[in-house]
Amino acid sequence: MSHRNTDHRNVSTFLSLVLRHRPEVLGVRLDPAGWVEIEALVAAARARGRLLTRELVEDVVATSPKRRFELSADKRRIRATYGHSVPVNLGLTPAAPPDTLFHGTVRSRLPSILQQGLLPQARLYVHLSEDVATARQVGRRHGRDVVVLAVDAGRMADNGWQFYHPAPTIWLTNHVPPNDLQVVNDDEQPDT
Ligand code: HQG
Repeated sequence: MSHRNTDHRNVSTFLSLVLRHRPEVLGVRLDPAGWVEIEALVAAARARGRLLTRELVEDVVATSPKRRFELSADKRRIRATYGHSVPVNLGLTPAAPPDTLFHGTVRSRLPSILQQGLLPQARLYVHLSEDVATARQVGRRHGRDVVVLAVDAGRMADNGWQFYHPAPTIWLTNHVPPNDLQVVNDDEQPDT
């Protein structure tokens, strides 16, 4: 991997930490909708010895494959598009989901999930994917024994549950009841 890609990945990971979970590591404050001034972010990072520039931040926003971040219309502010654990109100507009969405997790969590449904855990929302392959990748972040669940999003929507679509591959909802979940790959071998 080139230096440029490594730099971008490090900056992206760092921005995710600050903008989703721990703005206090930079001593910055997110506004109620999750925004922070890029200038303040860059200055705070540099004051702590991190060689961040506005150009690098803008480049990471523009090239993020999952569109993890967005800029305000005037390009002065940045926020994470999803994934937050800090309480922000993103002001998302509900969107009609596809009939089926997917969620990748690890087998050890299955008994609890099948009993309680999918819960947001530390984040503000449950995160869902549009296809099995993406869900498997998400599950792999938690371990090797990945299980993919199909979510009957169409039925949930019919029952009044709201969905949000803040980034191209990401769907959010507050909770998925056990009855709207089905294991799709329980008989497959785990990835090696
Ligand atoms: C599990 C990445 C037990 C859930 C991805 C998951 C995603 C339960 C874990 C985004 C449960 C939470 C978020 C229950 C849910 N009992 N376990 N009742 N309900 N869980 O990391 O969805 O690359 O907070 O299955 O693409 O894995 O960072 O959520 O395993 O969109 O941009 O609790 O992060 O995006 O884990 O991932 P996480 P997630 P980025």
